[in-house]
Amino acid sequence: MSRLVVVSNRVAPIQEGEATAGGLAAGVLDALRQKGGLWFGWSGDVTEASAPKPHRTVGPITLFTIDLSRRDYDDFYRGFANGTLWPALHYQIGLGRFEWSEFEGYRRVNDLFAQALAPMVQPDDLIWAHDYHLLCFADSLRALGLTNRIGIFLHTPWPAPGVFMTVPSHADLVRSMCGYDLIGFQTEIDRTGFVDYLVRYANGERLGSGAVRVYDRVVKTGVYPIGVHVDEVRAQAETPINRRQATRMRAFLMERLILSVDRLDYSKGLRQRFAAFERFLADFPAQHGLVTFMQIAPPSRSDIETYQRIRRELEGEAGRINGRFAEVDWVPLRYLNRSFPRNVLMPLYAEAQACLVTPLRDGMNLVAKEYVAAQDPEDPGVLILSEFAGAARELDTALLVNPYDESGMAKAMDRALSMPAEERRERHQAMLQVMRENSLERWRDRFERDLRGG
Ligand code: ADQ
Repeated sequence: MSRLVVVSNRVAPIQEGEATAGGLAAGVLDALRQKGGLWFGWSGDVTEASAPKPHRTVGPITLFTIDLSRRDYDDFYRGFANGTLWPALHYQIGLGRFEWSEFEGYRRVNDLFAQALAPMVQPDDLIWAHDYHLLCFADSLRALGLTNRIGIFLHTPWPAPGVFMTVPSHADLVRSMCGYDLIGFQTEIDRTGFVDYLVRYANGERLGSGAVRVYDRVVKTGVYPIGVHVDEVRAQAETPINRRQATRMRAFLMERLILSVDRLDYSKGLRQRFAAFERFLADFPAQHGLVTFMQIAPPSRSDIETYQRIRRELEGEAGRINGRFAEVDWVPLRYLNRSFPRNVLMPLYAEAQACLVTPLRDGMNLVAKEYVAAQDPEDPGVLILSEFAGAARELDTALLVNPYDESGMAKAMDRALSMPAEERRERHQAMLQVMRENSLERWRDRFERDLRGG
């Protein structure tokens, strides 16, 4: 069988025997560990010149990374990928900016990736690219003469055409994307947004089964909701040593714990969530002294201004809300601005009576799925989930909320904390069943099969 070549902006820092990480890394690592293969991407280092690093092998996996120059990093990573594309893909067009020079930098880095990888590619290799950093990458490989099967999976949402077209280089981007043979999305809504664009604005013709004839090629599109290793998450939550640690932490908290875990990103709806928790405290005084809301949110992309701003805002809000409601023996909101390892997070999920996952938009949101997987099926907690997270398409027995509706979210918190055990079990069981069907293995196998399939 042909070799798998995975390409992503970052290559996970994997070691032999290391516990599985979240999301992308967990999914592709399994495949690479089983069959061997190559994983290529940016090293994470910014150096004098964009240049390859020596290869490294971990078991059957070859890791190959390149450094980026300061100019490439600024134009590609800070600029077009995270300053323009990320906000547009998450419907946050007011937070985006656009410079043609940064778009050129994005293309330049996609070309650079292609030039570095091409000499290592064998004719029957299957090339699987990930995410919004690499929309032009297949086109760059094609320009070098590669005819391999090349696919991309988008971990982010894909917006409606009217939103995507606010990015001035939308036509160039979509034309480049059509260099891929297969484009995978998290949900049908995302796939429809992309295909609608092809049909309405690029003269695309629907051929059935997700295929579209466009720009003299046939591009296949599909829906592949990413999942989690359900049993592994539960086992991590249950390991006695992890459990003891969680119970010790729990002793410092109030009777009821509402938990949120996110990267610190404006798309995750943290500001609106803090406001909703404040509304909950104002509207449900009977809960005072009984509940702790813990928000874990380590900074990400902290050299980008919009990210610095949201961090400052949240720090201010956390202090203000506690100042307004705290008692000498009760601090309602705990805001932890750092990351925690999975052996701490998973048992903490299991301890929490409710998990608030309320992004303004999210491709999938694996925290929601991890929370469900970590629960004791006999006494599960309640997931409060934004209807704008990809996960809401599958986890429709969660308490679904609109993240822009403060009072609706406040009511959902109160309802979650007082939900009878029978109802909690029914909702949890239904979610668990869907998650077992749409497992991480299935996500990976279906994408690989469709990419091979032609
Ligand atoms: P992210 O935006 O990073 O991922 P998410 O899916 O919620 O969002 O999290 C990915 C992983 O990071 C999870 O396994 C989670 O446990 C871990 N994580 C998140 N916050 C953490 C914290 N504070 N401390 C420690 N670990 C934390 C992108 C897309 C999502 C999509 C994933 C996978 O934005 O929509 O679900 O890719 O496709």
